[in-house]
Amino acid sequence: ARVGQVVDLTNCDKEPIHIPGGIQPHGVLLVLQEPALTIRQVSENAEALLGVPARSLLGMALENLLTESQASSIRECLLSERLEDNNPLKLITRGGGREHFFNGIAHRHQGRLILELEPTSEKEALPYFGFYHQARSSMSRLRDAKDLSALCVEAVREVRRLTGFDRVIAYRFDEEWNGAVLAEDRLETADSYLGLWFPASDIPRQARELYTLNWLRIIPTTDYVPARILSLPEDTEQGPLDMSFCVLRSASPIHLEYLRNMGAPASMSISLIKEGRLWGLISCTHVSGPRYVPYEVRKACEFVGEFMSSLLVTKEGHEHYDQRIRAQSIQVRLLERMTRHPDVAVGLTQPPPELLELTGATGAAVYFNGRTTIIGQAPDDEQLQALIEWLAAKADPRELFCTVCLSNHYPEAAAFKDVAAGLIAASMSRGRHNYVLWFRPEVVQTVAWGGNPNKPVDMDGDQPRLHPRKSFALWKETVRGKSLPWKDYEVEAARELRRNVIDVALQRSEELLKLNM
Ligand code: BLA
Repeated sequence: ARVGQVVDLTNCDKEPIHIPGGIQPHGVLLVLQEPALTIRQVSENAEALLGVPARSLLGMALENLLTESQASSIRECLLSERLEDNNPLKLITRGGGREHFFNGIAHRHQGRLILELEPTSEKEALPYFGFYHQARSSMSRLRDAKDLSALCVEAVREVRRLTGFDRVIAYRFDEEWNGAVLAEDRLETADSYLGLWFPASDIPRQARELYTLNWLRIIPTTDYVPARILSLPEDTEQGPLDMSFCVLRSASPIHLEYLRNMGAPASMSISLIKEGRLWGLISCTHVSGPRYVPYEVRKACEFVGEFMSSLLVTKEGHEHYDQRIRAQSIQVRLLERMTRHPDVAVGLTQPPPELLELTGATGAAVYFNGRTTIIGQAPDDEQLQALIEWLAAKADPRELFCTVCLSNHYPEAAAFKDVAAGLIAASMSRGRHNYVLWFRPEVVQTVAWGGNPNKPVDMDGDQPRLHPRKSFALWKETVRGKSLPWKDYEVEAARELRRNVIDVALQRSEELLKLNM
């Protein structure tokens, strides 16, 4: 299928994905009117799965489809206040001269009762106790994970074990909704995405909003023709059916194109939500063909997602524990060297790597008493001199000056963004301009991009086709001139170093004073 006329790469966050007008055809969707349970709307693929033409179902009571033994119990479930507690309804329908077995998944939304039918065979259902034991063991493994990365590793293993998807990743959004792959469990022959970054545009705003409302979505095959929804005339007037909570909702054609181009004929994802905000996704892709996951197994996956979500606050608290401990030991060594060495700048920079490691910088400059010592990647002497003069004039010497986009404050910095788009500047004294500066390059230089950078944009005739490479071009625009963010503990380490340098200098001047008395 060709990408739609209206939606393109620049406006895809406008696509109304909650009202696609059709479903994925591996199931049937019915909209029922209470209390008679009259069929008001039905997906056009009904005949293939129910053996009854869709048109003839409109206006009919659901009961007429069911076996007699079932009709009243199903009726009771569907009319109950908390109908979702009864999902999945084990439905047997009659049509075309035989019986059909379904999982019925019912919910109410905007005053409509929606019943979705997914074909089953009895063997698919996990026995209740099987599910219970599995859930217990998943829970304890997730709960015992020592930190965030261990939690992610356990979660992707668990979801892969449950579903058999070829590749399962844990994906976390940053402040600007770019995403990084933190953990992965995959078939050896599937491409690895571990450690890669993907731009915010890959999962646009309205999709993220929808994924904050429901836990799971599945595309068993990207190769399908959506089944449109047929309605009785009055229902047509009410506007398109809102499918925000439908499991069969047809996926965005632009996303289907994306999946096809990344070589993934099936996909499923589970929301990870921390304090009401979409924190990330467990994203599953299948490379070896279509993949359907039965209702009960999806529920178990939702459970993993919900339980993991509830653990994020505590596990994330431990996340930088090791780095913090390491920063402290570097701090101690730097302090010791400064105290021993008559020249503070030498103490800080020899040997060089520790000052960089302290804040995770790629370059630093130590400017003391008119002399500059440079380590790693830094602007040239002239650029540094001008930057220091600008800092001395503009920045409050009692505070750190900290930015991921120096050129926003100091336009001349655009010239050296490939070494110093991000800056932490710590003034080491009030009167004279003594500084320690830490640098980070523009993010485009440092981030490992998902997708093969050497593979050109795919062309379909003269039409460029949606491909991870293509969205990279969009993404580059949004991060131009910016470095990766400075983490709290990195900024704190710079602040502590500043205190230590000032203390050492103070001690020295006191000692000098004593000598002169
Ligand atoms: C949805 N994009 C998604 C989803 C994922 C991704 C996981 C959720 C739907 C699903 O479960 O399949 C992205 N999938 C990824 C990424 C990896 C992966 C990053 O496996 C990495 C390993 N997508 C684009 C561009 C647009 C776009 C440029 O790349 C728009 C111009 C749109 N993505 C898009 C839309 C959806 C989406 C509209 C919502 C699909 C839906 O729920 O209908």
